[in-house]
Amino acid sequence: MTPRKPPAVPGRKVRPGTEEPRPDAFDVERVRAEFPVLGRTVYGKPLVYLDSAATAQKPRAVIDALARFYLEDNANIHRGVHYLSERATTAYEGCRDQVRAFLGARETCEIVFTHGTTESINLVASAWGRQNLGPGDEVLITGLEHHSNIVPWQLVCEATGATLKVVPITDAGEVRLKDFEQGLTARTRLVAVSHMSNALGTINPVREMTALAHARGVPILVDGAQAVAHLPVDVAALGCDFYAFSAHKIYGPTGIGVLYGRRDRLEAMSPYQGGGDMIESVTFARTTYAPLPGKFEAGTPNISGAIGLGEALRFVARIGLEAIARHEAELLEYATREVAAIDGVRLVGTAPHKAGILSFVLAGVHPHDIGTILDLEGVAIRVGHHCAQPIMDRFGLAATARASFAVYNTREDVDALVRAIHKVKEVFK
Ligand code: 7TS
Repeated sequence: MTPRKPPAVPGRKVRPGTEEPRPDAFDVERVRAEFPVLGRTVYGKPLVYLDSAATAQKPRAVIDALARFYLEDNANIHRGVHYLSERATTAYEGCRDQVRAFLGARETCEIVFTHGTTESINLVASAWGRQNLGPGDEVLITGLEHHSNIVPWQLVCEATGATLKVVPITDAGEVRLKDFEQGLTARTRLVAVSHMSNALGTINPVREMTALAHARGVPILVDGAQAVAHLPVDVAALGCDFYAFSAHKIYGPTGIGVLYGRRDRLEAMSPYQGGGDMIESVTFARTTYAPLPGKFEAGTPNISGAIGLGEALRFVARIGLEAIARHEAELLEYATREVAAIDGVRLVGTAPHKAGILSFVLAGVHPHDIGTILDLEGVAIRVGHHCAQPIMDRFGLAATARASFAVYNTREDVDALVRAIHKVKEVFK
């Protein structure tokens, strides 16, 4: 593909003969032109990147923002009185407010920067869990979780004597609300659920789950690692107590993520880590902590990462999550039809409400062999258990092949995937 000249408003088509953008139009080629890596080849073949659930590619605006920070403004934040430190602090805190707006949170102090979803969940498991869990208490998760939303709860349950309970999933890979409701008992102290499954693509009814949990006075954490890049999220409308995501899955850099926490919840929690920047005053006798969100951000944070995340959110806002969701839904529908039609393919995860992810197995071929042959065709997918081994166990599989879609993918990418799967079949005939 030859990248075209960047348009005035990337992602929007202009009607022939007018300068009026059509807000409903979405031009994937113009979006692709913003992602330098998509222009490269692998093994002499054009790259077909279908692994965005692992990490999304980055638009030039994000890459440039990172470089600009280090080229022009690099300094530590919150502690210097000098020009660069003030610029870096303003930029970092500005990104926090962008995240607040992106998530629909009420207050900027409810946004805590972390290393990513994994750290966000560990923060809550550790800081909230140690304070609030004891023997006989239950933490409720679902059978659809990534290891990041399982292991931190196992650790805190082990430390406190609480029990981890799991809501089962159906053959389609869904959590039924009535099963979820049954999982809530008088002993449930916290619910932790994924908004969207990374292994199957299923979208959980988190708003209804929140209402059910809250009706029993139980707080809920939502793992939004996959969801944020694919559907509009509004934490105030969801009503959840905590929401976690990673920048790198929404076109931002690695090493930075977010924990949204309702102010009263965060205020009641003790710090997760101690160190610089999270204190108000320190003596050897006693330390008092900084107000939110500083209390949870010990040490020098990922300053450039926050700035990159801010730029990524601007990129997403420019196109609009509704338009992104529409484009990806069409693509998923096409891919589902085309891949399911291949003799020997079985789709894993067939919930009616899903996004961006197509997991499958091919009769007689190990997923790792699928991945290797696809790779030689330039098609990048993920194979394995996807850090969700209990889901694989549920379906009696060790692994699946997983194609995942993002704003820059096309029907041609799907066609390349299908051609490459046929190649696998030829090799294993
Ligand atoms: N939760 C879900 C639902 C995820 O998909 C992931 C990462 C995480 C938590 C952890 O996010 P991190 O940024 O802290 O690592 N999922 C994947 C994946 O599907 N392939 O690679 C990483």
